[in-house]
Amino acid sequence: MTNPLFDALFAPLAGQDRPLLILPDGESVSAGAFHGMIASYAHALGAAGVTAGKRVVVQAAKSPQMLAVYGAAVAAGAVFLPLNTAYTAEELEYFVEDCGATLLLVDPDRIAALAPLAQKLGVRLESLGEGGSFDASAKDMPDSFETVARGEDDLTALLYTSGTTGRSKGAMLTQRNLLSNAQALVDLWRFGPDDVLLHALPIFHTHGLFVASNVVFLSGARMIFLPRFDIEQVTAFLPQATTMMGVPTFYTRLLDDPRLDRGLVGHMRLFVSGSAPLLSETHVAWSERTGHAILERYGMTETNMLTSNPYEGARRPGTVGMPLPGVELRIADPETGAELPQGETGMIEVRGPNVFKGYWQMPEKTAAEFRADGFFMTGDLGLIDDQGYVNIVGRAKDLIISGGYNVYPKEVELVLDDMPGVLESAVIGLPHPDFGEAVVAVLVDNGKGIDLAQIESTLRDRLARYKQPKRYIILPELPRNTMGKVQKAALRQQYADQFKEEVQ
Ligand code: MCA
Ligand code: AMP
Repeated sequence: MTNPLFDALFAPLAGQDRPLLILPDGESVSAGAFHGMIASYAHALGAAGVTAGKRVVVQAAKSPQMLAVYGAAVAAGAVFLPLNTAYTAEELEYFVEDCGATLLLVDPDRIAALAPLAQKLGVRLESLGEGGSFDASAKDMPDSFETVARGEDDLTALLYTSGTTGRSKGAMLTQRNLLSNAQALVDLWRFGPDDVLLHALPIFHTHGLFVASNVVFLSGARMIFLPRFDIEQVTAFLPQATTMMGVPTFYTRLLDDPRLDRGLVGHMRLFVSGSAPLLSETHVAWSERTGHAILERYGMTETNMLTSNPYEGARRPGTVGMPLPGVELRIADPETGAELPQGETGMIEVRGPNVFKGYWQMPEKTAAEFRADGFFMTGDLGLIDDQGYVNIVGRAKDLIISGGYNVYPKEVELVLDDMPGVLESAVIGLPHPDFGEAVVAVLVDNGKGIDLAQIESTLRDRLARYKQPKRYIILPELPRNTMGKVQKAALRQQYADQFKEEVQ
């Protein structure tokens, strides 16, 4: 049966003895074995009631098993929904309920805690990984599977992204979205069977799952598959790798390590950075230390990758390069949508086979973010310079990017505003040497006294760790403009230096 994404990414792995995933303990998983894992998990999905179009939510540690479940979902025509392992049970509940999941896969040690939630929502709960019930079910299954027929327009994944208002929205990604983007990147970044990608990103987001992994599958390359970014493991494995993809924090952490030198990266041909702005000074320092110009690219969950600096030609610090082949990009007046002349700053808008189908069960929100001619409004502000490179100069959306993770201030403010003693709050991002930006909360006391220890303890249960403020500032009132709008820019300006000194 035809299933274009499966046929391109996973079918060619069948029967190949070559290593596909090199694990930190020296073991590896061959391409053929991985293909077999996908097949047996695809059968196990069927046994768990997951038929075409049903949603499988996975919140589990990064492992070959988790990656194989992604392949299995594609094979079975199901919709894969990976979640950040940092999400609390409260956050998880929202996603499972909103998408109407059939199956929830979690780490074995979380089964007991999540059983009541699964029962309440009527979702089947299984454990994935060493000793997991889902693995046990897959073990008895055949290692070949007849893929379920899918078209390019069929839904493959739902990735939730927060918004400036309200709850998270599920971005519906189709086979075409993922395949067209992987093909463009393999070509542009010259991936091939000789490549060894150092993979230290999480696999619950676009960057680690679709950009890094799909490119490896499609090109016949292999990857060194690390559970997370651990500086010891990364420096140990760099000499065996040819490429690495990372968020800017990977590069600043490596630059802080005295072991980083030309020798360590002697085997590398390409370093890619994305998900957050790479400071020009990081780009320059990296070039001086290693002789490599980091290739910065830009993308979004809703659109996959949009632009890239060139493989050959100048990789310009502080820019995200040119639109990928097949991607139309324009700079438009944020109010009217009229295209602006080259050099002027406006909303970055995009159209192409990479752009998602819409938000899950939110037609109004989808309609609000597309222009009538099909261009998607990214919420990023930018310009195209005289050399044709896209420069991102700001964001029209109130968003903080911390170590490559997005934090929407509104979500944190809603929790803070509910706390006893808090009249109101403003959550801002301040420059941070490790995470790029850090979440900082400004609170106003309602006269009953603010208990920070209690706030911190409540937030631990309600919000993922990376969304929790790294600092609290208490003020008698928030600065507002004449329209009554909180002036976050003024707060950022006022506290940036003080915070910088504190975190140095
Ligand atoms: C961990 N912590 C964080 C973050 N990560 N706090 C803020 N921001 C973060 N990103 C918390 C930990 O819970 C811990 O809390 C403390 O900070 C220190 O943790 P540490 O051990 O230093 O963290 P780590 O485990 O080394 O993780 C840092 C990391 C990681 C390697 C930068 O966050 C990471 O892998 N980020 C990549 C994110 C990513 O893949 N983004 C792609 C999104 P405490 O000790 O206080 O308990 S896809 C996307 O954006 C688009 C499509 C695109 O263009 O790619
Ligand atoms: P996400 O919602 O996690 O997909 O995050 C997408 C957002 O990350 C984009 O809208 C940008 O604001 C930001 N982003 C991604 N790559 C870059 C980059 N290279 N430079 C600046 N911002 C980036």
